[in-house]
Amino acid sequence: MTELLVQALVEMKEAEALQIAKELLDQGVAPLDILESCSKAMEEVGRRFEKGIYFLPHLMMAGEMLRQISDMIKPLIHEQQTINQGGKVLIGTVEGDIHDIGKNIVVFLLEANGFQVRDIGINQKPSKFVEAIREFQPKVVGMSGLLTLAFDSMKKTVEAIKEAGLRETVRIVIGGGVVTEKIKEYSGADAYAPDAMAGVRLCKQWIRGE
Ligand code: B12
Repeated sequence: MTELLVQALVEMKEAEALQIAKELLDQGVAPLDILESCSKAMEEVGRRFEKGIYFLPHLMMAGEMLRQISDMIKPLIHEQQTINQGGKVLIGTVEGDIHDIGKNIVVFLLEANGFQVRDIGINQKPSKFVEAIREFQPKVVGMSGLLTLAFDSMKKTVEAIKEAGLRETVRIVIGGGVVTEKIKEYSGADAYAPDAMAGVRLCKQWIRGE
């Protein structure tokens, strides 16, 4: 059944994809497993885009389907919420990049795990991250980026945080599509998280002081 979801998403069958996602949830399939299928489908959509089989409207449609499935799943994750004080996490998509579906998943998983999250949104300049750190005083800063050009934006943001004298006050985690361990080294961040749950686990460790 999750295979059918991947297929419907890849083939841009919006109504069918939403229906299957709903049925899977009704059957008790874990929300995170559904998200994993969505990520798998997005990889194929991305591949078709690269090959010139799909175009921008397809990416937009894929984004829209994903947003609707995320909205469907969100309340279910909140239902499992544990009331504990996780700590403060600031998050945003770096300059030049407007992808935010993955970031939004990270936000709601963090909130579901009791973290106080400030989401500064998409296409955020390094100075905006610095400003928000001063104001919100988070323990963790998360940066999201799906474009190759986001690597430089991440690096510039880490540098700006350093120049502002705030680097020692925060731990920095990066994530999103093509980000890897190598980009962590390149950008000067403290960690890279391959998926949202890995990000949540890291935040928990850091806030516990590990
Ligand atoms: C949907 C989509 C769009 C939508 C985005 C809608 C939205 N609101 O986000 C729209 C149509 C707007 C779009 C636009 C573009 N896109 Co686009 N897009 C995609 C697509 C198909 C899916 C992205 C997605 O949502 N994936 C699903 C989510 C759940 O995955 P995720 O973001 O990786 O997040 C997970 C983890 O990485 C992690 N995570 C993410 N962020 C963070 C942050 C932290 C702190 C942590 C801990 C974890 C974490 O948690 C999530 C859940 O586990 C990808 C293909 C792909 N393979 O990803 C292309 C893709 C990212 N896009 C691409 C391109 C080229 C573009 C455009 C430049 C196209 C154009 N010609 O205009 C523009 C860019 C505009 C800009 N300036 O940003 C390329 C990027 C290539 C590159 N290497 O640079 C891709 C890879 C497609 C491809 N294969 O060519 N796109």
